[in-house]
Amino acid sequence: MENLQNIIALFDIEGTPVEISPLGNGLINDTYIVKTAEPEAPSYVLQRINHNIFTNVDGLQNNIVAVTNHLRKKLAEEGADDIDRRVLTFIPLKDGSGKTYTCLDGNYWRVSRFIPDAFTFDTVDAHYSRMAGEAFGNFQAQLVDIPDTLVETIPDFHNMEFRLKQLDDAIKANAAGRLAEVQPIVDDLLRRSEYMTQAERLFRDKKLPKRVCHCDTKVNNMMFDADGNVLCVIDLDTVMPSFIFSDYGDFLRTAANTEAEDSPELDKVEFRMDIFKAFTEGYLKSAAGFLTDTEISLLPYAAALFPYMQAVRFLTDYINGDTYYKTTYPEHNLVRTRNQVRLLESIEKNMPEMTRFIDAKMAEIANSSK
Ligand code: GN1
Ligand code: MG
Repeated sequence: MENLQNIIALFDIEGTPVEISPLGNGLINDTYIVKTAEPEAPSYVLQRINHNIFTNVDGLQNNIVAVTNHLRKKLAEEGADDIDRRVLTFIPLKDGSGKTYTCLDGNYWRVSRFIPDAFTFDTVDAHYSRMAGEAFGNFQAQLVDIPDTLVETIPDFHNMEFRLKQLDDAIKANAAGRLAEVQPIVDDLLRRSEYMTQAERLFRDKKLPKRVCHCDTKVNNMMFDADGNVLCVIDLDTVMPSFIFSDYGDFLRTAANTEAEDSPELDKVEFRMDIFKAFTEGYLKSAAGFLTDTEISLLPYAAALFPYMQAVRFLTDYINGDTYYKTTYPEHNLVRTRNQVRLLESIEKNMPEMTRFIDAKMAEIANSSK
């Protein structure tokens, strides 16, 4: 194990590091909290970046610095207080290079300020969903005019055409001999492919923009203060240009499912319209001002797209013999696939009601600004 004290010593932090211990339970990066001796000096978060998944660490860290600098500028312009708790701060190296990461023995490390008195949650009620919606909408709104060009830290991450191509490749190879067993699910998914790839076609026709999105909008990627107010959005590794559907759809995929994504109890899987309504209301409050009519009219599509994309990704991995997602038993990816298909079916039933709800909210917003 690397000497963490030697690594933190390379960064331009305030105070003397005295204690370094593991923090949180992230699945991708390794995270530590660094406490300092002086009471007035902040604590820090030291992270090893998983460069097997994020192969372009330089591009990734440039994205994050551009985004956090822009958010800090916006907060300062608004006259916000407590800015250090409302946006992450990455610490440069002492070597004067200006870089915010270092590579030692093939491992990449970075340091940010620890945000004190802040909390995250794994499940949400309608109230937190509304706040999460507003916070993610706000995050996108503040980044609309970012001058930097960001890289895709995982190329084609949420590109549905690409995910279907991967499924097609898996079907052709049938590497694990599992195709016959899942053929009915393959057919069921493929009959929706035209509808589900519409975002890519609209993008090529210049009718749909890409914007800077978070692309991992699980609720536990948001920090709240002790009073339940949103402080900031964290886990910025996947921040990249994408359709706004990524943030809107992936939150609902995780938060509005009555069951966990790998629950085998398919009869209990349902899409929670109370979470949908609360999240959408919060999101439109902060995002309606910059969204185009096309983006707004496709929000129900976004809600369907993400369980669909996830079903395609899980099924692809099952057919390939479980090479991407961690599994704990042989049918795990198949169970996940069935769960996401069931969620998709529940969403499809609710789409007319979603459209009505969004139309009504937009009418309210238009009236209130008259
Ligand atoms: C992966 O490991 P986690 O939960 O952060 C995946 C997401 C999927 C999710 C499904 C880099 O995210 O895209 O939605 O699993 N992340 C990557 O649970 O592939
Ligand atoms: Mg993550």
